[in-house]
Amino acid sequence: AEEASATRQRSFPAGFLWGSSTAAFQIEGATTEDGRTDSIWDTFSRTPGRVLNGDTGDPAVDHYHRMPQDVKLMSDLGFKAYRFSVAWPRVRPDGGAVNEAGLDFYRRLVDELLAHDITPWLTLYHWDLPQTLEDRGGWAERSTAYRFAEYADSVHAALGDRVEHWTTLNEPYCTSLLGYSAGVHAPGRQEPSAAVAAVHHLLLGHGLAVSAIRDRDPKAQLGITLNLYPVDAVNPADPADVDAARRVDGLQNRIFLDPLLRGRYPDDVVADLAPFALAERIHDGDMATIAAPLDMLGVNYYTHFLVGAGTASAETSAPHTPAGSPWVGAGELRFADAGLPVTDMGWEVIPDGLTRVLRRLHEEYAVGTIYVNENGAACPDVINDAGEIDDQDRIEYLDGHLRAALAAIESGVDLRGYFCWSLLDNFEWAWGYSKRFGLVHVDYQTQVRTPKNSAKWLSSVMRENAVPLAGPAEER
Ligand code: GBH
Repeated sequence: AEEASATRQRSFPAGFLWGSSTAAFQIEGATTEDGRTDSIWDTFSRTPGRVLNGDTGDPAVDHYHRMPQDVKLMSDLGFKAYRFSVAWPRVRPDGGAVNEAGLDFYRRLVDELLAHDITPWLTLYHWDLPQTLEDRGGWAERSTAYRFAEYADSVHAALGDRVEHWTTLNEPYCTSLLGYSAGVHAPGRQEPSAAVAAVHHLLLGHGLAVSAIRDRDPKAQLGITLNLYPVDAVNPADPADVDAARRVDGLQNRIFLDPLLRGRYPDDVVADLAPFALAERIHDGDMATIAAPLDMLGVNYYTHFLVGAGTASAETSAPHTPAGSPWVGAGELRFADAGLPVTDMGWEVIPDGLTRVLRRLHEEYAVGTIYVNENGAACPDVINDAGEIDDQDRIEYLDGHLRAALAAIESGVDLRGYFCWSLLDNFEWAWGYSKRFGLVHVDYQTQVRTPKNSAKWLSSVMRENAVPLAGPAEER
């Protein structure tokens, strides 16, 4: 492996885009300011037992008030792009009329980014549905897709002159299957049929939003972000295991990829979901709306799944919540470990899986432009003798995944950029503030930001546009 890494290409293509990622609810705080109303994550996190330690989105990392300093930090670290999300309940608090005061925050953010030569990379929906819309049925209702397109249109009306790159949804898998079936994400419902309806309505909302923005602005670069996993059978020689892997791949990857890129749901998934009425949700014209051509695909990659037939278990279980299963209609599943090192989330570290996911998009789906929109690791703080936060495990994680990205590029994948999750430690959903994904440490008592050693390491990678000659393990 050492020889291979020393001889392999270590430079990224010229113009490769380097960024960091965040999401509104995870960093902003200020949940009642300037006309914002509750999102489903405000409600969920205030419900006892849903989020570890009762943590909520207040004050998060107070980014709403510290935005200029945070942009300066990005600039000092050498980031060329910033992937953030807009909070729907700031912009259309009731799903209805536009709230200019809420939009103003994003106008200021975009101005600040452009003033620092940082490309804004805007996500419209990173899970914070206005509670008022959930009260009317949420994503299980078809009308929510139309409300989303209206919201997208109003954000584009305000920012379209300065923002070129638009992502509709972040990880519709999480919204639908974790939110409405497993119940470990907001709104915390455990209703498999509602989750399946949510899958279709999210995809429809995506397609309607794409069409609304295209109408306004033919130059907009449009995409969606999916969390994709390689899924393997525990025993590839056992047909029952192979079929279990097929079902998980169907719900995690293909139920989104196929409609978006081929204009239809996979037949096997439709069959598995017959008891949950997937086919019945589809109206005439929906699939063409969903499959509107995209300019880029965003990939979030963290780990893999190894699945066999057997006793049901979720891929991870949220703290405290009696979790349902996200795997609607998939029967009995057993998630296994490959015996690899794990991050603080318990997720196995398998950089080669990123190469596999990217190659699959290229080969099976003929996807053109791809960006890694999230990749990163939760690590506990380790303070070294010099008093630095010496997160060597995160450095190794990033190094391995960047080499995996290079391998995909060398094999012909049109990967144009990499956004690290995350710029700052933040609210890690059901895990609250207990898991730290930041390149930059946040002291939650004082809100002081301190770049970890991984941030310094990534700065130098970005400056060189190349990974180091030797990986971190060899250097030590
Ligand atoms: C991404 O999701 C998200 O886009 C980002 O917001 C998040 O902070 C980041 O990953 C790190 O998790 O333990 O039962 O509550 C990646 C997909 C989302 C799948 C969280 C696992 C945990 C389920 N993951 N989910 S549970």
